[in-house]
Amino acid sequence: MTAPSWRATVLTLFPEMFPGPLGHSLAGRALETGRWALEAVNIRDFAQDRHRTVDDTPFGGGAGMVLRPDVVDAAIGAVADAHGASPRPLVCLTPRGRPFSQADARRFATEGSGLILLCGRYEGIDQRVIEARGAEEISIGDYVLSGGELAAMVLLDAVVRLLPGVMGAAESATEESFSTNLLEYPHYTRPAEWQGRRVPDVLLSGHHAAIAAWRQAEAERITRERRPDLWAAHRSPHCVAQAAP
Ligand code: 6GU
Repeated sequence: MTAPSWRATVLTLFPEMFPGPLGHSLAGRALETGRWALEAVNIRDFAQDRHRTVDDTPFGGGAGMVLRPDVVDAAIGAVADAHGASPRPLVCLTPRGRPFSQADARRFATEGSGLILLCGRYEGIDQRVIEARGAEEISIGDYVLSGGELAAMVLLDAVVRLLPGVMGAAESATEESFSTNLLEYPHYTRPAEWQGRRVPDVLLSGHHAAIAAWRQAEAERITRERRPDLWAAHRSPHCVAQAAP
């Protein structure tokens, strides 16, 4: 087996959290079959003193601790690819970042040879090292996690399933959903009646055009009700992919 062509390196104070959920299911199977590689590196290994200090109090005062730029820079330097290799983008997971999207997932899956992910803890990371290393700051949503590790796992799951050979045909269909800015229509399987609830008749009709039209209408209704923001994007001229799922 050849070396994986897509590699993720996670810089974290909690390397034992990895692979965690990424060792299971689709991403875990892809790890085992060498479609990608994952390495977790302990930022503390790059502390410069005998107490292995990684953080300090914020200039200007305030609560919490901030990761030191020299320690974080040394960790990044140690994992950055050798000169000549195609450099991997550096992503810093932080609630202050730009919101992560399916378009980002597709870009990370197709454009580079992997990612270096920097997980913040405490109140944050000294801004100078983020600037100096040109890190892209990304958030996974409008809520606060206690660290970037779970966010890194979420991001990696979304990217890895898009790598060549990872998804089967069954999973591929669902990706359309966020590319067309429509939520998925509802799904049903046997039994046709369960606890007095019947599956919509059209799905039992065998009439493929009617089924496609019903699914499209349901996708639109659910998107309008739950996500007016996505609905607006779907209807805007920028949304080119409006074909039925
Ligand atoms: Cl990337 N990190 C943390 N700590 N909290 C978050 C987040 C990231 N995205 C949303 N909340």
